[in-house]
Amino acid sequence: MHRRRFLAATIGASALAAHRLQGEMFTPSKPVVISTWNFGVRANVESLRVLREGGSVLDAVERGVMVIEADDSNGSVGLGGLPDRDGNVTLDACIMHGDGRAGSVCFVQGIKHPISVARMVMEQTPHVMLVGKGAEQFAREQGIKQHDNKLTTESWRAWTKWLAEKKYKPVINIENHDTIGLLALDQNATLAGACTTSGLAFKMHGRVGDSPIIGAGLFVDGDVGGATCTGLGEAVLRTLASHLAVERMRMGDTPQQACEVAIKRVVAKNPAWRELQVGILALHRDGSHGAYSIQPGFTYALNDDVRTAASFV
Ligand code: SD4
Repeated sequence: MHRRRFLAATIGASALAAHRLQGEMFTPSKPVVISTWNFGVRANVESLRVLREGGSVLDAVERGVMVIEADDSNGSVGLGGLPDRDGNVTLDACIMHGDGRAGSVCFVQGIKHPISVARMVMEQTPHVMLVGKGAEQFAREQGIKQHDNKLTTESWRAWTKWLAEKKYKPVINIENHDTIGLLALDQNATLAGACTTSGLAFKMHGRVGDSPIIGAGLFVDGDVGGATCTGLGEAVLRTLASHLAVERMRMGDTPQQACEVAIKRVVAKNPAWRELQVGILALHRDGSHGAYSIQPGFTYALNDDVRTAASFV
């Protein structure tokens, strides 16, 4: 028994040593920030600025996605997002550090920066997720202003048009994805990620997608890397695609291979895959990245550069 325990400890120690060695070899000299869609460039530039000025990797991911949350013209992130069927904008967000800490809020209304509340959940409560009224109460207790949940003119127009037709299609138009998922790696190879969205337009009241779910919309493990998804949340929830991609990297896949495995799993588990879009990004702790989607047209921002991901179709 003792001998077995001794052997296990020895194997564990040498695996750890090898891992550390690998980590040291891979320490990137420059920060890397990657995020979903073209507008990710604006978020990345802010994240890089925060890192350059000595901010933490958590500050970097939070401040980066806040740029997009604050943009009222964005129809799928922040208070400018399109509402649910009943005309309410409901927001989901999560944040995760490579050391395993995570925070999330779901189904919150009237909060300009749900990502900041998610971070407060992570740092100031014993919990990982707060939902709805409880999350809003917590935010107010932290001094966050809760706004009236009023629609922007654009969102109101889109909602009234939708009401006239009342066609509920739980399928996201592949040209119209806006959730921001962002992964950052700092100079010391410390990783973090953030993801924030108003979710699927004209969803049922109370619906929560993948974006605030740790392992679905976002997963980060500092020993390996991080991944984040955008697209139809239901398809991602069925496969926990971000967690899958990180675990594949742990097994030795490159980030690109990991993204392809994750998207192929989404395709395999969602018979209607031809009608929906899911895109995924992965960032390895060595600074390399991968990107893949079901349908063509998924763009992402790598630092200040816009790229188009390879796709399954
Ligand atoms: C959701 N995944 O709520 C989000 C929506 C999205 O690009 O990513 N849109 O299902």
